Formats: sequence, C-alpha cells, structure tokens
Amino acid sequence: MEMTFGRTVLADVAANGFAVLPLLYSPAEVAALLACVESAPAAGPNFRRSQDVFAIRNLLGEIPALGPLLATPALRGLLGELFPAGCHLTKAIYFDKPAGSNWLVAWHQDLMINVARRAEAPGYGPWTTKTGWVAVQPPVSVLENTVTIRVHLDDCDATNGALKVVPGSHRRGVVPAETIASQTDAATSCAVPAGGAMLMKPLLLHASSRSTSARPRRVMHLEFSAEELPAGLAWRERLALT
Ligand SMILES: O=C(O)CCC(=O)C(=O)O
Repeated sequence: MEMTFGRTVLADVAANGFAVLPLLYSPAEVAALLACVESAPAAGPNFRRSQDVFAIRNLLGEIPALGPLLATPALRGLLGELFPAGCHLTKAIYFDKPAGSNWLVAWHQDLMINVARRAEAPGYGPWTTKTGWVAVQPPVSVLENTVTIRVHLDDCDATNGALKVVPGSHRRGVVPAETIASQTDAATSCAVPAGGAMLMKPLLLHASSRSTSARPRRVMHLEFSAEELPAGLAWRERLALT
C-alpha cells in the first residue's frame, strides 16, 4: 500500500497534538499482525494478563517477527514525513482491552522513557525502577521530538476504550498532576477503525474509559523519536524500524 500522508496530518499533530489516520494497514496486514501476536508464547515478566487487560511490554523484543510486519511502506512513508532526518523506535507495547473490560486509564501525559540503566545527566529525573525496568523523565525537548503511533487492530470508539484527549494540551509543557483534572473540559474521543492509527505527542493529556462493548480493543502502541540520549544513557528498546 503506497500512500503519502501530507501536510494535514503533520499540521494536525503539530497544532492539536494528535491525528487519526483511518487507513495505515490493510485488512490482510492487520490479520497477519494479530496472527503473529497470537502465535507467540505469552509467558514471562513482560506479559501481563488479567480479566481486564492483556499487555505485552517490549513488544518487538518479545516478538521480533512483528518488526517486518509493522514496517510496511505505508509506515515507513509516514515516519519519513514525521521525521525527515530519521528516527528510531523507543518503546512498543501491545494492549488488548477485552470486551467489557473494567480497565480505565486516568488523565495523564506520557512523561517517562525507558532506559537501559541509570546514569545521571542534566535535566533527567525523576527516576523509577519497576520490575527491573528503569524509567526516567527526560527534558521536555525529548518528549517534544517523540511521536506515538497507536496501530488499531479492531474498530474502536468511545464504547470500547477509544482514547480521550485534550486537543492542544501538548503545548502546555509538563502539567502539574494536581491541575490536570481542571484542564480536561475540552476533551474529545478518538474513534479509529481497524487498520487505522492514532498519532499523538507524549505531552498530550489523554485517558481511556472502561469498555461497555462486546468488542475487544487491540492496539500496538509504538513510540518513535529522533533524539539521541546523552552519554551514559541508552533507550531500553531502541530499534531501527525504517
Ligand atoms: O491504551 C489505553 O487505553 C491507555 C494507554 C495509555 O494511556 C498510555 O499508554 O499512556
């Protein structure tokens, strides 16, 4: 599938902090992505399964065969437009919010990046370590040079966990946690069809609701950045996908 995305998508991402692409992967490509995930041995600390969510952290490290299936000409073309000087994948997570899931995600910005190990660097902090993973809040400039592409594998609307976002909130810098609740009045819900993608900036305020639907909501959350980290720091999942 050859396509160009053009100025509208780039302008929407710059102005609003997000954009919805209704078609990035064909139905056959979506089927291949799902078959690849379903054939993986879903065991180990990076797999989290409960009644309300199935998540795979370090998705491409756990299932490397997904790399060539994701890196279609359409994805590569999109990345070339978003990052003309090149970029790398920095994080990939699979989220299945199953039918009727009670999993909801409160309003937040994506402020942390995963790194291989802790090393002090100006502007980096605070740090967290959870189940062997080291994460740090980088300077805002790193977050501003990152774009998340959420590849949707099911039709998704407000009933099955579409992301809610506050348009333009990525331009507010890091929003203090205690003021987030008062900044979500203008929220909008981002429906995306299967095979489509939602692009978003990490600083965009976002949340998602419980599912009231009989349909699952399977998503691949892929973060791309053009940033190089300072000496001593390295992205935990860095991968060239283009
Ligand atoms: O997939 C979702 O419903 C929410 C995920 C999210 O907010 C995140 O990854 O930051």
